[in-house]
Amino acid sequence: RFYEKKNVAVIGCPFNGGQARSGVETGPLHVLEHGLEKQLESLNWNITSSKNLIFSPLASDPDEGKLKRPRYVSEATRAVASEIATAIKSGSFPLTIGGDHSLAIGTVSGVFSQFPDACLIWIDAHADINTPESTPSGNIHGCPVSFVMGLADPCPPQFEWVKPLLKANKLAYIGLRDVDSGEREILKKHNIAAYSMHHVDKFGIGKVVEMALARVNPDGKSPIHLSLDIDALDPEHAPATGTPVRGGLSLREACYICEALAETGNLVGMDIMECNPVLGIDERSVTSTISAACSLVRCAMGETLL
Ligand code: 4U7
Ligand code: MN
Ligand code: MN
Ligand code: MN
Repeated sequence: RFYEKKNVAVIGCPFNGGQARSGVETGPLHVLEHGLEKQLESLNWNITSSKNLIFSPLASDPDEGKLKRPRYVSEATRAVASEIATAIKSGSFPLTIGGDHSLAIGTVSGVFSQFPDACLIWIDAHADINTPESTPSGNIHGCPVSFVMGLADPCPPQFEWVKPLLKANKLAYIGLRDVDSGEREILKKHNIAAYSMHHVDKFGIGKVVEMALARVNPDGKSPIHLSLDIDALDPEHAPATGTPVRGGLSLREACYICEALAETGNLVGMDIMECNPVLGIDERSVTSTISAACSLVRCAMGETLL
């Protein structure tokens, strides 16, 4: 397989610069305080490193066109990419805990630098494929996929270090239900495998995962990176997040996706993003969001295979 041992590098990323709501930077701490590392150890993973990266916003970071905080996001994601590449080189599975989803510029860059033929499974209510021109908000957490595909043309100067490592035929989405019109055009133009909640209802989650994998990994040999935005879940299960959208995945459907990916034996990295404990309306809604995030990680890391 892709790693010799069950070694995992846990990379906490308390970063919020890709969007406007504060609190998402406290996600990693909450997830770790929930006991995720002990849970992974009980699944026979060795935690080879456990880091909390430090990010500090810049004193001056003017907009680049519509993009907000471009320098801060660029620096942070560049550091994440290098952290991930290092983890993989040392033989550890990188598990990144966000923080907002702009971090995936770094996680995908890092993973694809080491596994150039990898595919990317993106579980999210949103497609996060806006370009610097199409973004309605200027928030870079809505843009990471376009950056790692090299769709930004011209590339904003701050992000020139990002290589276009992801090809359209190596990307599949599951859980979409809030896609901007510019994003729809991009998905269509590049014939990207995009399974929305409509498809989940129509075919069932088992079939959807099978179809998604058949599109991006037809021979079953490619390494797989999983980027999971907690807002893919229905807000009933994960209310404490910045951009909740009703009508999402049940906790079981999301767990099923993670289990099916674990079952392939090809997962080489995972992100769990966008938990914002500050946005929970009460203790219970925070706990349900964080415990859902931990469940999804455990499922992806083999809990239900034991
Ligand atoms: B998340 C949005 F316009 N598409 O670009 C945008 F609806 O990482 C939302 O998936 C992006 O949470 C959501 O700002 C980013 C908006
Ligand atoms: Mn989202
Ligand atoms: Mn997202
Ligand atoms: Mn969100």
